[in-house]
Amino acid sequence: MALLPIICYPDERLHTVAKPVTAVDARIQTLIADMLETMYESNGVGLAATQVDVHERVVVMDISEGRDAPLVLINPNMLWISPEKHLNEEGCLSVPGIYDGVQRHDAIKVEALDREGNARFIEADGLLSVCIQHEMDHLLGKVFVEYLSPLKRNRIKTKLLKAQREGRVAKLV
Ligand code: K1U
Ligand code: ZN
Repeated sequence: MALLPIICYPDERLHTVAKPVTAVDARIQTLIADMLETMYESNGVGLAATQVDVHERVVVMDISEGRDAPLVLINPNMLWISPEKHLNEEGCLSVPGIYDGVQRHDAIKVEALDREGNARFIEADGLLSVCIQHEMDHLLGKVFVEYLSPLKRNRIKTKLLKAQREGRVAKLV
């Protein structure tokens, strides 16, 4: 397994739209293992392939207390969203040190393939629902700061660019 470098906002590559996975083969299995290792090492609860500069529809998550219940979604497809929405505090491994409120649907239903390529149906609420919506946004090239006001977003951009210049946040080339 390997740790993968995570792209930091405002890198343009975070706005790439991911393509569907065409085969759940050894290359995808290795990508999943590496993404899980990277997510656990970074203390995240989720990671989308977009964030490690792979533009295919793969997401890994683990919202368990014990960090021992990995969930893998390949080619996730949203089937249902609840009409009710709530403001949730979000963070992002690609936007280090920034947390802010985003309105998300309370509950969702999603279909996807698991890491073995088997079809799965997931009903989610709470943190899992928020996390799946956040990660599926990544696959569409959308970062959570795009839900914030232009003023806040510009402040975040300036702060992270300064942190990258000063070497406090990794800058990938
Ligand atoms: O996509 C990512 O960068 C991972 C992100 C997932 C996420 C967490 C919380 C709300 C929405 C999306 C993170 O893991 S952020 C860091 C984190 O561990 C965390 C933050 C807030 C609540 C719980 C965990
Ligand atoms: Zn994120």
